[in-house]
Amino acid sequence: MSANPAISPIQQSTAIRHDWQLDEVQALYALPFNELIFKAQIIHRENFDPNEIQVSSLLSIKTGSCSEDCGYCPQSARYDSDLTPEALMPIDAVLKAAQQARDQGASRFCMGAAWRQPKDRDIERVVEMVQGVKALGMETCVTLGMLTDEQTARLKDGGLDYYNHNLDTSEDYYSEIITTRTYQDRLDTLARVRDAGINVCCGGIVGMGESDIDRSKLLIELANMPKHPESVPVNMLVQVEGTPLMGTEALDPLIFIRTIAVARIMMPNSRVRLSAGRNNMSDEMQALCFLAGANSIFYGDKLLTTDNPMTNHDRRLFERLGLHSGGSSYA
Ligand code: SAM
Ligand code: DTB
Ligand code: SF4
Repeated sequence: MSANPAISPIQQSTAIRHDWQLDEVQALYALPFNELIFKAQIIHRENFDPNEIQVSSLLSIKTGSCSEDCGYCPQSARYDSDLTPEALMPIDAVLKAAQQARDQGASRFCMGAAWRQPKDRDIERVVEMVQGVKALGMETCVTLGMLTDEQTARLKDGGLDYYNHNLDTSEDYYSEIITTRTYQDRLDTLARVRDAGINVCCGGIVGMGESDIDRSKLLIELANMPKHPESVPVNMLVQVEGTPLMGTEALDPLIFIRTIAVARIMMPNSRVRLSAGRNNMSDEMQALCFLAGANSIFYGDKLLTTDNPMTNHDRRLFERLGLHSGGSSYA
């Protein structure tokens, strides 16, 4: 069984790599489940406390009426998703939500805006929010769409810790999901964020009808970046009524868990976040995701616009699994 070099324990203590090839990643996915999880768990333990989970809370600071056509997203103005649009929130309401998230145990506060790209005046208001949240003792993350060099520099100067911008899927499958901006646009924004010295939060969504190869290629895009993203959110599609992806055939949960394990192996030092979709996962499935190397979650009753498990339920789950919160992705 261990004759296959892809599963040799000796190869498990590998250095950080940026040259992953499709056949190797496909070989990881194809391993017997127990072998894959074992390999991921060894790498996880070499790099992290296996019982520690980083906890982030999300807030939608500007909701809906988005010009983009992302096929999964209830916030696009093009789809009838029964969402009430809301303008950019006032700073005091944002800080109140952040304080509540902190008091419930979140260490990072992620603010999301339904924009294709922010205007310069929006950036000034977001910087105020970032500074207010930092003053509460939390790490900050924002996701605002595409950025210019100047906007990126302003966010860095303003003290932002992380910028979230997802690749979502493989370059090949991307045009099936989004037509209003290109994969290269996303890579350009990510390069700006990296070059400005802001930590990168970048991952994708699975369960959108993509192929095995698309999932492998997404992970290759992430792992072959010049530096691995510090946070890698792996989202399971949340199917929302009115969006084009509503009704997509559900992904086999074991393939989702394998995706977490392969991400852990390819990006040993990154926080792999078990992200959207937890509300439709059993506690046992989430436990397997943590065993496969996920060590971050979104915590709080809401993601951006859809439901997340209740905080009491998550607290109980942590207790049952002996998990504790803590840690930063750039320790
Ligand atoms: N508008 C900005 C943008 O798209 O870059 C920032 C906010 S956008 C909602 C942030 C990310 O949320 C998307 O890139 C996507 O990966 C994720 N997302 C949105 N809707 C989702 C859904 N229904 N299921 C899973 N993930 C979703
Ligand atoms: C990420 O990868 N997932 C989060 C966060 N980054 C911004 C967003 C999930 C959104 C799920 C659908 C919603 O609640 O609107
Ligand atoms: Fe707009 Fe972002 Fe939703 Fe796409 S994912 S429709 S850019 S809010």
